[in-house]
Amino acid sequence: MEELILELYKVEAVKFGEFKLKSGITSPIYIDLRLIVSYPHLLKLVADTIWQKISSLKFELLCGVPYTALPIATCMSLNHSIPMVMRRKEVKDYGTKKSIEGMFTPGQSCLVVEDLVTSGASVLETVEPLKTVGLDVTDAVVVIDREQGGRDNLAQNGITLHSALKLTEMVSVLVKNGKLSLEVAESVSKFLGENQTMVPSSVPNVVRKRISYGERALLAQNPTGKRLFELMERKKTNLSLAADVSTAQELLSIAESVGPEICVLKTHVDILSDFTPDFGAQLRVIADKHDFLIFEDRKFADIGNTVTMQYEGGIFKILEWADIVNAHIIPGPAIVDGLKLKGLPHGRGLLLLAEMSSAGTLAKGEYTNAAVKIASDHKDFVIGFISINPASWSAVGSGDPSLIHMTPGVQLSTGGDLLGQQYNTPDSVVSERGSDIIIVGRGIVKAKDKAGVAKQYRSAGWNAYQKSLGI
Ligand code: 5BU
Repeated sequence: MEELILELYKVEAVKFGEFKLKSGITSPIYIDLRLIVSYPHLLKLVADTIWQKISSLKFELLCGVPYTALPIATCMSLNHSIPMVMRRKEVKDYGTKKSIEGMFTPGQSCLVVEDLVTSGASVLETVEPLKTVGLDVTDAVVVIDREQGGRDNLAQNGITLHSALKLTEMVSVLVKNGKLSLEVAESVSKFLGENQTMVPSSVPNVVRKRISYGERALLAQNPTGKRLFELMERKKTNLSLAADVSTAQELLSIAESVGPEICVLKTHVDILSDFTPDFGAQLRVIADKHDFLIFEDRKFADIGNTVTMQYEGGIFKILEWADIVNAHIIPGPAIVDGLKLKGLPHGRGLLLLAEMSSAGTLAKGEYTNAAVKIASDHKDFVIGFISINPASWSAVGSGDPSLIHMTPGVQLSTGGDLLGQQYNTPDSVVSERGSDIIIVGRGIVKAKDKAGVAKQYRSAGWNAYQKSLGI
């Protein structure tokens, strides 16, 4: 390590003096590792030193942060026969439009390699597109950690930072070897103390790029989640109808007329006054005819054992006819295990209530983060979330493209009802708030021409989706 520090100093990859940074701040130290490509022995030494720091980790791919770390990652790849992927800095708007080049399969683990970390923002800019294509990224390795907050910022975003060298270590080795005065060393340490960076945890959302429903179908692990993405892509609709009417007869008639416009029909089976045991089978026929899924908005909220009975039994026998159900996470993850026990053998999917549309909802902050964690631990059964503003979520993994977001509280103009419902527009829900599916109830159900109004919602939702893809 001492050898590496002295070599970097010798080639002036690390310099001391007064340097004006992009931000306008004057720094007593300047590091530029771009020039190590001119010294093959040094490049090799750098690659070997950082390898020692991560040799015990398990990963299948390497990805260097462009550009300085690309040759370093290449050396590691050649020395240890580990395939690389490459992140494009500029995504081409012609040809393949890929942001990640190279061969990989979703679920593979990938180590990020970087030359220098200050705030961690540039590492996150590479982590996000890797995650977007389904790679598992939990660790990054860097030649020099400037110790200005990058390690904590990355940890907050679920990335463990490994470093070959820390800036303060470098300074003390240089002092010991008579290359640097104590005075300069002190000014560096003062500078570091006064210039800690903070990366807001929303950074991944800012750099997150939407990918199409069709591509996300390939990432979804649950068969119903996969079918839903495929259906949306095929039918070109992200509209869900909340068919909140008081009789089964009326519901079936609306399903018949609005069915061609929607991807999901949402029910509250316990509000139907004329429910009969063949209701589910009748609705299924219409769902198959018009190509939509059925979502019973049951909002399970009990212990694992009880929800298995509520899901399968009683008069409603929801398990028999609903492709999707949802659950509160208030009882903890065992509610998911209970529902999964019954639902998964039928290929069913579950949505977790991460947020609600009603005024004063308690489902926010840490509660929402807990929903993200439970979902990512159960991706074989959980297909996504009921959410209101997923683009603002701070939890690690909140931008997981294999999970879907469905948002209630949607009308063509904002406002609310007298009982706490709050409405956002389709455009705001999909293109600004980062959701995938708009759930519309009274906006359609109370209209005279239900199919005609549903068409309007459908095109508003789809246009917002295309806008968010940059089309
Ligand atoms: P509306 O008529 O568009 O307000 O109906 C909204 C539907 O979505 C209705 O069935 C609610 O039960 C459902 N809903 C909701 O409004 N807000 C929520 O947070 C959740 C469900 Br979860």
